[in-house]
Amino acid sequence: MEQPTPRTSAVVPWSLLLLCLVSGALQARAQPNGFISIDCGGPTGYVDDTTGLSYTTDAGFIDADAGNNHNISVEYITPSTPKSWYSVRSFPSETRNCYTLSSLVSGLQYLVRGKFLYGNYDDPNRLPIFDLYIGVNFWTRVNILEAGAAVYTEAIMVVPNDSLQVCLMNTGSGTPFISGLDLRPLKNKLYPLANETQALVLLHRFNFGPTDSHDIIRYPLDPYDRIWFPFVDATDWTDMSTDMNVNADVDQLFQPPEAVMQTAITPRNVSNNIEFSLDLESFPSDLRLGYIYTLYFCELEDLSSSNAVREYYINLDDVLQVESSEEAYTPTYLVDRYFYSTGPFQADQSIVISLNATAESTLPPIINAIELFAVIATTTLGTDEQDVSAITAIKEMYQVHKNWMGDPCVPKALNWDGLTCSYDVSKPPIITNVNMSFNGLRGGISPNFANLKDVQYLDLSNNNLTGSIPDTLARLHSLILLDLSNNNLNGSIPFGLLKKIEDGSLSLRYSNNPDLCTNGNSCQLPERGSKVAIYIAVPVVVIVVLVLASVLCFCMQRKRKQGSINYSVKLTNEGDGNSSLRLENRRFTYMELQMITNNFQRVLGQGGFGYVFQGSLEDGTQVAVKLRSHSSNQGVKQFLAEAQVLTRIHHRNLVSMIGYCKDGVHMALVYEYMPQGTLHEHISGKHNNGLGLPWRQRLRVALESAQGLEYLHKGCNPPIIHRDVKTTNILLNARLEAKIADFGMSKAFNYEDSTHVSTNTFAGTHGYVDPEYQRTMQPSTKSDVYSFGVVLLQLVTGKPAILRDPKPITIINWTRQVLARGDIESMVDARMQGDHDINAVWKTTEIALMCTEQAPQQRPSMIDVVMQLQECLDLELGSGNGGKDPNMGYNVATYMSIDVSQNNGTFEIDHNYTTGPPMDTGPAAAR
Ligand SMILES: *[C@@H]1O[C@H](CO)[C@@H](O)[C@H](O)[C@H]1NC(C)=O
Ligand SMILES: *[C@@H]1O[C@H](CO)[C@@H](O)[C@H](O)[C@H]1NC(C)=O
Ligand SMILES: *[C@@H]1O[C@H](CO)[C@@H](O)[C@H](O)[C@H]1NC(C)=O
Ligand SMILES: *[C@@H]1O[C@H](CO)[C@@H](O)[C@H](O)[C@H]1NC(C)=O
Ligand SMILES: *[C@@H]1O[C@H](CO)[C@@H](O)[C@H](O)[C@H]1NC(C)=O
Ligand SMILES: CC(=O)N[C@H]1CO[C@H](CO)[C@@H](O)[C@@H]1O
Repeated sequence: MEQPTPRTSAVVPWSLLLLCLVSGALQARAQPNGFISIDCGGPTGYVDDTTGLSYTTDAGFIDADAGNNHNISVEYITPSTPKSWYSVRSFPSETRNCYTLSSLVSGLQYLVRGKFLYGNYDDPNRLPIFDLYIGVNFWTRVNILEAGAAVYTEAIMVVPNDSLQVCLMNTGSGTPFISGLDLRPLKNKLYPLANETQALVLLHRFNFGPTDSHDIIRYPLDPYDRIWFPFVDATDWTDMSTDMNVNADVDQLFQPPEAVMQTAITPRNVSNNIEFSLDLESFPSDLRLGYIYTLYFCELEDLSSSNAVREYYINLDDVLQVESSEEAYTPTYLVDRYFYSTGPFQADQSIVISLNATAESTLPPIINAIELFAVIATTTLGTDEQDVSAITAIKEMYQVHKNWMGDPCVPKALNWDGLTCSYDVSKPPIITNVNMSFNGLRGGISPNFANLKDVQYLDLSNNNLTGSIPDTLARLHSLILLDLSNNNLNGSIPFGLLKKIEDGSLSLRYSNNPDLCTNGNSCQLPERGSKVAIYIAVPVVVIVVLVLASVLCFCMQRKRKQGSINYSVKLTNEGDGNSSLRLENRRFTYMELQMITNNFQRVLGQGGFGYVFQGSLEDGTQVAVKLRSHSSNQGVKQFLAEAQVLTRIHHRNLVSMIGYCKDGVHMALVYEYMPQGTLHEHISGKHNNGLGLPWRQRLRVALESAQGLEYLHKGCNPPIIHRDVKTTNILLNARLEAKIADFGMSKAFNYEDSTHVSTNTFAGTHGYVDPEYQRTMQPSTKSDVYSFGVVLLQLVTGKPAILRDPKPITIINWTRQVLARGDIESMVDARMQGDHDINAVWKTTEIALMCTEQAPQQRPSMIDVVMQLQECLDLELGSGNGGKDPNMGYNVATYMSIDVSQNNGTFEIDHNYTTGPPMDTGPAAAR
């Protein structure tokens, strides 16, 4: 093998700015599928003479009030300047301004092209530098070096979603502007290195060999409308061309247009090689993953009948690229071939590509075209997609005029005004706070707020919102604060939200909504006299009493006498037939119950009324079905009483009712299922390997059940007396939270009204009954306090209400005897294994003994009991190392006192919310 003779190379200078002046005409033709061609800042759409492509204005792609439209200065317009360069949209305000291209095919490769011709549109002739982003990922920096330069930027990427945003970012170096924006779908995998995690940013794309420097090749010669800029330099290069067809494989990568492959260059001096020095400056290199190239070759001379050989090495920065068996490369006659980097390579300021003829080669190298790309990462995650579509719909509905453009949460520094997001490295950011107060919002509350699934604080106060509050807002599981104050909302507060307020998870502010039905502002129904009024009035009542016939008749009679109904939040809601009620208090048929319970297969418990069965609703919700046995005559009254109570009261420490059944003779109540069973089972050691509950858990159960009772006594007006407080009526859910159950014996404590619940029925369970009540037959809230004292003693001692020691003795007397011996520890349930703070145990016992005082007036109220139990729990938690348990929300008091009296047929609900910390600590609330 001979040594290659030294040869000088022709060096091609590359300019980063790609100047283009287009001439020539093409006929208008049908718009290819999926092309979007936007003329930014222009007044009307039109068909472009050169390409035949239809250009549209940018109106539908960007907020109408984003930026200003300008025409470039006339001195930059020549007869051959395409119309799409005449105008720009500039963005003097807001750091980020974005175009949204929608209706894309997710997962497909696209070419996105931005066009920029400054043309001194704003007169001071100050050339700006700004950044472009694709969605939340950096695309490139636009550096305008000449007022008359037409700058193209282009990226090839796989679009992850059905829409794509292109954002202009002000970097403090002049006002961003844009002349045009093109989007072209590519055949999938046309560029194998553009995928979901990386995109290709075009640095150079040249077609070698055309003789005319205006001879740009693009659509329709290139069906993908890539722009192949002509490289023309007759001093050093010989242009080669052919009219023959160049064969291309339709399934191949890149698919260069035939017209590009029909021309090539070769050094004018046949002993020279080809060398390109590709400049990489003026691009923030730290953002690149590297570079890739594609070289296109096709032999245009028929060498088959001669001895001529064209054979060359392909070098990248002096590193041989062809690693095949032959190392050297010979282009194929009239067949297009390409050569590309299969992975990104690194480079600093320039890339040198050289094509060196081998020693055997009798002809110099040729090249037909080249593309050079920088590879960028597209791995920055945008905001959660569902949140984006919800907040975007909200933005559109209210025509928000803020910086609401681009991604709502990313980058952090540019998140939308009024939004707060939560960021997690591995997951898309989510929107947690929305503050749209004082935004002049008009119209209804957008249903899309209910799709902001992770929102915790939603502040819509001080706007001009009208209409009713959507009950779908109750879907928002994380919602802590909803501020709707100072609007013009009407209707009532949806049931679902009321429930959240009652269970303490939500603070609602709604003051200064003159037409909203609340307690301070009851809504008057139309005056009586018209039948309509009655029709409206009746359902209100009907549902309240659960369509249980006997009560219904009673109410309807009263109702007709009443001219107007003074009703409020809860009643309105239950009566207006809205769907939340149907869900909350559903009416079941007997057949449905059979299905739900799998034909009453699993018995959970039994009472005087009949059995309780386990069931499962269609959506999988577990329920307990309390079916009244036909034989039990007594049961009807209890059923009615319980149903009535349960429809009126809601508290997180009271078992809630999901629905009921009144189907012929069948009556049933359907409750939430409490998988951990009764407190009795836990105390008697049926769970947890016979160990029962640990002390802390017992204290929590005590506090929670006390809160349930407190609510019955103080939250309801008149107070409701449970009359059968005992460990089997305290149920535990999966999180071991306690809820009071079984309101069959309970009674609204109202001396005047004795029409439908007899005061003369004695109720209660041996061992728990207040001796005073037993004597007078007159129950009071203090009777419940007494029974609760017994429960407390059971929690401490783990003993039944009546012990055999060996003679029967009440737990109260037994405790007093043990304490008289001064032996507290021997009284404590041994199954707690000493894991308790003795002070907390002692204090709890003290409370229990006060509760079980003989004289009712010496017993504390449930309010006192709750307060003192809270102190016990603090003591206990304080004795450990943790201080306050963050999971405990007991200092958040939420009351809703409801007037359930039916005097004069007037339903009055008298509620006042007293809410604790969430109200005041919410960040959105702080202004
Ligand atoms: C061609 O290149 C060779 C080597 O660089 C040089 O010696 C020769 O003079 C060149 N020929 C012409 C005609 O320029
Ligand atoms: C730009 O020029 C066109 C036509 O000459 C005109 O219709 C349009 O209003 C101008 N736009 C601006 C922003 O001045
Ligand atoms: C994209 O290509 C790069 C290699 O260039 C690879 O590392 C990456 O995993 C690819 N991403 C996907 C989503 O295939
Ligand atoms: C290719 O040519 C250049 C200069 O023309 C030279 O520096 C380089 O070493 C050559 N490479 C090979 C592999 O011959
Ligand atoms: C709300 O709208 C009404 C009627 O359009 C208007 O009179 C009132 O000033 C508006 N209030 C606010 C706070 O914008
Ligand atoms: C840029 C963008 O919005 N990307 C989103 C596309 O959709 C996926 C989920 O399908 C999101 O995780 C991305 O953030």
